[in-house]
Amino acid sequence: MAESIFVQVGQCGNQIGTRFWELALQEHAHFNPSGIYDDEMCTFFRNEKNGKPLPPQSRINQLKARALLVDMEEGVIVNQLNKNPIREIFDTQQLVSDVSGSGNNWAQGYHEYGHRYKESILNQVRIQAEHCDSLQSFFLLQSISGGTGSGLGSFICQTLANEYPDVMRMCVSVFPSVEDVVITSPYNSLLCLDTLVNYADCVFPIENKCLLSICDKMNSIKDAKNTLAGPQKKDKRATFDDMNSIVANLLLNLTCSMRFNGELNVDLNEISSNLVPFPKLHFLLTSMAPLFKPAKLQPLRTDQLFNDLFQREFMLVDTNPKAHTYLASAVICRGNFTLTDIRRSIDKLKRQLRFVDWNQDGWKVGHCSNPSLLSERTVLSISNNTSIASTFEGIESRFLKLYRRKAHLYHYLEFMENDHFNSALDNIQNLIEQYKKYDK
Ligand SMILES: Nc1nc2c(ncn2[C@@H]2O[C@H](COP(=O)(O)OP(=O)(O)O)[C@@H](O)[C@H]2O)c(=O)[nH]1
Ligand SMILES: [Mg+2]
Repeated sequence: MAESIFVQVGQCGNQIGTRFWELALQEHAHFNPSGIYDDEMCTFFRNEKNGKPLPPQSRINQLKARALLVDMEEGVIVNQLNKNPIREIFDTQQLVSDVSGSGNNWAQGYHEYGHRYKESILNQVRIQAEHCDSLQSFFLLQSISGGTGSGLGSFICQTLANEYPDVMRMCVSVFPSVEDVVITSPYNSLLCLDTLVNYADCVFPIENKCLLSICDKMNSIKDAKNTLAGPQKKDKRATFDDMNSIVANLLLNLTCSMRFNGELNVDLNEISSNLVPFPKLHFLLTSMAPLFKPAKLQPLRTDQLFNDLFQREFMLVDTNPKAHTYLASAVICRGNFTLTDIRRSIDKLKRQLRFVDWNQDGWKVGHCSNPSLLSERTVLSISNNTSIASTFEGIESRFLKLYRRKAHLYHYLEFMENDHFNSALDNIQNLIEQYKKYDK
């Protein structure tokens, strides 16, 4: 079994991580009532006794997450985590923290904390990597608009690329909305994006705006029993915890083929090799269906699930892929599906979607028979679509608005050269052009 190491950075990265580990434990407990440390669990967890690793098929003694938790403030990974029972799946050495934070400044996160913590972070990654038989990927969880997840997260992504070139870097990155409360968010986002273009293998952008609207929708539906955002809460505003549950579910669905056997396994290698036709065009749109488990109704039919999956309101990034070009697409089904049903649904959908000339049949299909805990049958879509260029254009234009006035620039120039802004801007403009070139 291939293993993954999670590196969660900053407030957002760590809060998403906490939710992910809670749900991952629940999912494995559900499929493994025997209390044996099975192959499936090896992907994310190790099993140990008095600090010594126990082999697969041993009785579960103490599970530890294959993870590194990094934050430059103490709020999330020291204060909050200590109150959470999940704390026991992390050794204290797996936590790297400071006290004063990165002040929503990418440059401080990257340059000051990057260099200060490089050795301790790499040392912990090495320890985690040594516990693995066949380390396949790093999952980097971060927000790109603050200082720590964005700046230190960039530093970590680049460092992992240099130190572990053969291990994939999959980044789950929360992108800012237009009305982000962080004033310097356009600088942080553009600088982080620049690093992700150069050093990530796949990026799964997530917009909080989309998470919020899914949460609101869930709370307004009558009789939704169990939702992607957790249990339904009537008339309450969505919290980060609800929003993060959606991202945690995304991660569980994305990795189901790595963890469970299935007749049509699509693992992370295949996602990257099938969905990324050019190295830098590795930003993948995602959506999931159903969003909730109806209390009384029958589960949805396959073609209905597939149809929902490609609706704009199911997407985790607010773009309009149906009006643009698909470079490639993958669908991963969990639960009870027949291949004939899946094929038929894809054929139906195909007529509504535009694929690039040279990849008209660019569909990858995965099937894992272990369902998600949310519903007997769920589908996840992962697409490389040129509509993502509009998201980058939004970041570019908000960046230029600040940069032309040199607003807040001096905070950055304390840590970095001005030229870095120009080269990052060039890189993003180039990325936008490349995506647009295929948008025909
Ligand atoms: N989805 C989600 N977004 C978050 C969470 N915490 C912060 N954010 C968003 O992340 C951005 C700021 O990043 P944050 O993680 O606080 O900064 P950092 O600690 O310096 O990395 C803002 O746009 C917040 O709205 C979270 O738990 N979940
Ligand atoms: Mg912070």
